[in-house]
Amino acid sequence: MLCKGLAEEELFSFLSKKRGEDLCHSHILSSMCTVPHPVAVKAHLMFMETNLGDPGLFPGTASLERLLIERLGDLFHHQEAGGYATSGGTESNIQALRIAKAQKKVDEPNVVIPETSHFSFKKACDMLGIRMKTVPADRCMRTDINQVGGAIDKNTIALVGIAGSTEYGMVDDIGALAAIAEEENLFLHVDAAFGGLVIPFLPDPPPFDFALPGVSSIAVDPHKMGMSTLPAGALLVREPEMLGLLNIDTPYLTVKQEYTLAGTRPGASVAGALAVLDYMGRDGMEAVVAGCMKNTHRLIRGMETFGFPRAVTPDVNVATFIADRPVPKDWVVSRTRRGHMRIICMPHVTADMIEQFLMDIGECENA
Ligand code: 0PR
Repeated sequence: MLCKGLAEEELFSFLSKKRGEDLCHSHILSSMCTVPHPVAVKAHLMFMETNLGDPGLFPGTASLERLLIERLGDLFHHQEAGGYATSGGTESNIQALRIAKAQKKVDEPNVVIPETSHFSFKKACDMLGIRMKTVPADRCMRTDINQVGGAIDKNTIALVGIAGSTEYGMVDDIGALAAIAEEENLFLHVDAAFGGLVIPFLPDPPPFDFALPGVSSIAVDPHKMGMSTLPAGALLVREPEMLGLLNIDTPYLTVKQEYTLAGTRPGASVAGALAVLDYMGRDGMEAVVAGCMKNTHRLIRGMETFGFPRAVTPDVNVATFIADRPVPKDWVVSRTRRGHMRIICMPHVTADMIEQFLMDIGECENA
C-alpha cells in the first residue's frame, strides 16, 4: 500500500493506461458478454452503493429485483415464478442443483447432464458432491434424447437441459426432457443463461420454459444478451417455495433468512438489467435479436463461400466453423472443445464488423 496517496490526475492516467491495454469490443468475436446498453449504465450509476444482501436497507432496490424476476417470469410463461438475481449463470446453476439436492435426499446423488453443458456444472457438482452422468450430443450438437432415459437411476436428483449452448448455440429438445422429468418425477433445470434472452424473441421460438410443466428452474443472464452491466444473472424457479429449501439464518440482517449464495449483492446491475428490459420492450428486444441472427446467418454464408463450412446450423447467435487456420490479425475468436472456430454475434458485433472480418479472412485465404 502506498504511504502517501496518489494525486487524482496521476491515478487516473495510470488507470486509463491500463484500460487501454484491454482489447477493444470492435474486434471481440469470442465473448458472450457485450457493451452494456446506455440505459443500463445510467441506471447502474444511480444504484452504485446499493446492496441486495441487506434488502431492508434498500427496499426500493429490492423491489426492482422483484420486478426483474416478474418480467423474466412473464417472459418465460409463468408470472408466479420465484427467483432472485445472481452473479451469473455459474451461481444460478449451482443454486439450481442445490435445490434439487435438497428436494431429493439420496446417499450418492447424480445429475443427468448434456455433454454440451457449460463448465459451471463441473464446479457445481464438485462443490455439492454430485456425480455427473453425461449424455452425449447428437450430430447437431443437441442432447441425444434417446440416451437420457438410460442414464437415469434411483440416485438421479435432476436432469439438465441447455437452451442456447455455450459452444454451438443449440437448444436441446426441452419438451422431450420435460416429458421425461415429469414421468420420472425429476427436477429439470434449464440452463438458458445465454438463450433465455434470445429464444423468446425469435420468430418461431422452440419451447424451453415454464410453459412446459416439467421445467422446474431456469438460469438466464441479463449480462449476456440482456445488455446489462456486469454482473447480472437470474435464477427462476417454478414454485417460489423451492428457494426456501436453501434458507439459512441471517440473524443480524434486516431479513432473518437468506437463500442466496452470495452475501453482498450489487443492486446496480439489477437496476441496469431491469432498465434495459423496460426501455427496449418486446419490440426492441426482437429487433436486437433479429439483427444478431441476421449477422449470424450472413457470417455463415460468407464463411461457406470461402470454403469454411458451418459445424452446425445454430438455433441462436453462435456460429461455428470447420476452419483449421489462423484467424486474421487483430480479431479475437474462440475454439470449441472439438476444435471448431466459434464466433458469437453479440449486439456489439455489427454488420460492418462481420463484413470486415469476412474481407480479412478472404485476404488470408488468398495470401
Ligand atoms: N451457462 C451457459 C450456457 C453459459 O454460456 C455460461 C457462460 C454460463 C452458464 C456461466 O455464466 P457466467 O460466466 O455468467 O457465470 N458462458 C460464457 C463462456 O463460458 C461466459 C463468457 C462470457 C466467457 C464472456 C468469456 C467471455 O468473454 O463462454
